[in-house]
Amino acid sequence: MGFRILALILILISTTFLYLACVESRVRHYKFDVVQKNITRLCTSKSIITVNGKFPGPTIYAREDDTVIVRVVNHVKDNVTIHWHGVRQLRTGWADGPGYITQCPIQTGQSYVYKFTLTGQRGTLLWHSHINWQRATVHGAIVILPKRGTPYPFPKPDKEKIIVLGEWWKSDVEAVIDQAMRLGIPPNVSDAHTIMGLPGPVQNCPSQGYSLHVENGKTYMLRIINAAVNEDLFFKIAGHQLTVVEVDASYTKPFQTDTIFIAPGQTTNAILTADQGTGNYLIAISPFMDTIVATDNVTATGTLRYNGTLAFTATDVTVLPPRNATPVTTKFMDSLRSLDSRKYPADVPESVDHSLVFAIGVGINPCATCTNGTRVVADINNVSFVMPTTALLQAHYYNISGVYTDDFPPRPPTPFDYTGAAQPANMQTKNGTRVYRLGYNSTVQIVLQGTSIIAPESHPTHLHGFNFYVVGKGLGNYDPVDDPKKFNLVDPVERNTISVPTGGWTAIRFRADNPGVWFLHCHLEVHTTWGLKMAFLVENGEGPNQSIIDPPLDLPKC
Ligand SMILES: *[C@@H]1O[C@H](CO)[C@@H](O)[C@H](O)[C@H]1NC(C)=O
Ligand SMILES: *[C@@H]1O[C@H](CO)[C@@H](O)[C@H](O)[C@H]1NC(C)=O
Ligand SMILES: *[C@@H]1O[C@H](CO)[C@@H](O)[C@H](O)[C@H]1NC(C)=O
Ligand SMILES: *[C@@H]1O[C@H](CO)[C@@H](O)[C@H](O)[C@H]1NC(C)=O
Ligand SMILES: *[C@@H]1O[C@H](CO)[C@@H](O)[C@H](O)[C@H]1NC(C)=O
Ligand SMILES: *[C@@H]1O[C@H](CO)[C@@H](O)[C@H](O)[C@H]1NC(C)=O
Ligand SMILES: *[C@@H]1O[C@H](CO)[C@@H](O)[C@H](O)[C@H]1NC(C)=O
Ligand SMILES: *[C@@H]1O[C@H](CO)[C@@H](O)[C@H](O)[C@H]1NC(C)=O
Ligand SMILES: *[C@@H]1O[C@H](CO)[C@@H](O)[C@H](O)[C@H]1NC(C)=O
Ligand SMILES: *[C@@H]1O[C@H](CO)[C@@H](O)[C@H](O)[C@H]1NC(C)=O
Ligand SMILES: *[C@@H]1O[C@H](CO)[C@@H](O)[C@H](O)[C@H]1NC(C)=O
Ligand SMILES: [Cu+2]
Repeated sequence: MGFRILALILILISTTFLYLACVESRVRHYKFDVVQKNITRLCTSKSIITVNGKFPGPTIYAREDDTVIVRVVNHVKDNVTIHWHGVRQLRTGWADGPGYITQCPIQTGQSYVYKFTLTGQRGTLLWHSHINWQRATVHGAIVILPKRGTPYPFPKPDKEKIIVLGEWWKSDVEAVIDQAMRLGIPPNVSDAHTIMGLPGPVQNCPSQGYSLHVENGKTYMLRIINAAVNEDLFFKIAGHQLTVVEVDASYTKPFQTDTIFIAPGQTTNAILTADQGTGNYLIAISPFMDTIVATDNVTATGTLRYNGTLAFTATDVTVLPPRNATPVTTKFMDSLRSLDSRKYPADVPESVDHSLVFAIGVGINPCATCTNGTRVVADINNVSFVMPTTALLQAHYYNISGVYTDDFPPRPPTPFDYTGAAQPANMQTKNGTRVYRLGYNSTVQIVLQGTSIIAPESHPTHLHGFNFYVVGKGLGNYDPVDDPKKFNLVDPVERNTISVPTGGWTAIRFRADNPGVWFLHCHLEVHTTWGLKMAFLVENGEGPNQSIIDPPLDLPKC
């Protein structure tokens, strides 16, 4: 009798534990060893910085509301930081990762434990180094599954595949940007694009490309990530349609397309139905650029291979849109809408406390030691952001003065015809380490207005700490009277990185409900380096739940 009761109690306890294990959020531990690794691409061996010797790096798997703990150990000569791109980091800015914005770098031989919770987030994101150009090789996927027992808001795919896109230089990437900065000219474009780290066969180097094995009749959710350094990309699979269901870890209304347009820092989940029976089909990526700026034009290729098909490599790259296919990008961006279901509503701020206009683009400053006596720079509202030597978040938290000023201009100081054909007589910018201060829970609208200085260009703008709603966009100069009438405040797409149309503008809205210091920058690394960046300082609200947590004890020092 006693034995039976004991057994019953044991069963009860163990089922309770099982139940809790299934329902409760979990803690996921990872170890990132940052190490040099020799790898061969384009038929040449090169030593690159990697996480755990992998390129692309390891995938972080978790579920919505899980806590992720990543211990990063720096075994290389360079300074390291890791950014969890698109993770909200509610009150945990110390774990966001941009060097000298939220933390000092992890120096050689040091380690730092990133700890954050994936509150209310599910989908595909990416992690990447956030110092210098290190993210060229230090990046990987973050897969956040829905809470256990919560289905996707679309038919469950049979399988899921991660597809990380990147760029490869034969030279050391830091040497590429250092040379450009020394000479004041644009950096060399990359030598190849990569799909899961592989360029596929290119001229004079018949190397193997990425292979996606499928079975006829099955469905696959592709978690596509653009981890490239400087290039917007087209992604295409010959002979197949894709159904987009999510971008930047936010569900969208599903739509079909034969081409994905994806900017650096963006992610897209798309369903592929393997409905062609048999054969090999080309998977290809190529750059988008609808202005005079140089790009790496080498198409990376892989193969979609139905099982039971003899292996051969598909090579017909004619299926890709041309480099300047603006209409393809416009159609893709116009098709994106928030799912806006009862479970996943679009919570668009209806009123705006801070109405900001950010003119974003490049400029030219004098530079006696540069090739041309000038240096190409980039700016927001005429401020080229200069990196501090103390992290902004530390300066804010510890009240250290002299690191930044909080007078970032809310609109261009001198309005001009931003997208006009005529170049302004004075293309110079000023230096500054300025932040824009926001009260806790205030609402913000930013009109990102591209400029045509030197050449108009599409800037994929990324905001840390928040998702935003893309309420409007247009070509030419933003009209503050007429354009807001056309805003979509019902089901605009929600994301963390948005491509501003070349020679146009995009309006975004968000609620500043996350205290801390949050970076906003162009995700073309060349433009970030040149100064197209700034930060928001969001004040604490009332009480501990609306305040930034205390810094972890192992926070790196400068
Ligand atoms: C990489 O290769 C170089 C020479 O090509 C060699 O000196 C070095 O030890 C290798 N490094 C690693 C980490 O294998
Ligand atoms: C950049 O390209 C130029 C011209 O091809 C070449 O001379 C130079 O060495 C390259 N720079 C780097 C850092 O690879
Ligand atoms: C890439 O293609 C564009 C347009 O076709 C061309 O202007 C540019 O020179 C090419 N870039 C390189 C590096 O070949
Ligand atoms: C395709 O894959 C399935 C599952 O792995 C296997 O059962 C089947 O035999 C394969 N078909 C061919 C033709 O290889
Ligand atoms: C040199 O500067 C002039 C004037 O600013 C500009 O027109 C030209 O394109 C520059 N050349 C290079 C190679 O940057
Ligand atoms: C602006 O800052 C850069 C460093 O980011 C520096 O090289 C340059 O000399 C500064 N220019 C002025 C005018 O202070
Ligand atoms: C910074 O200043 C604020 C307001 O003056 C104060 O509440 C806070 O305690 C100070 N923080 C530190 C770490 O000194
Ligand atoms: C930007 O700042 C520079 C340096 O102060 C100034 O010469 C220039 O007129 C400003 N341009 C604009 C558009 O505000
Ligand atoms: C933020 O403001 C909104 C709208 O006024 C309100 O509904 C919400 O409760 C506020 N959130 C916090 C945490 O204060
Ligand atoms: C703060 O948040 C925690 C967890 O969500 C909650 O249990 C607690 O009641 C909140 N405290 C206050 C003062 O709102
Ligand atoms: C690494 O970071 C520290 C702290 O900011 C800095 O003093 C040092 O110069 C950096 N090292 C390199 C190689 O950039
Ligand atoms: Cu840019």
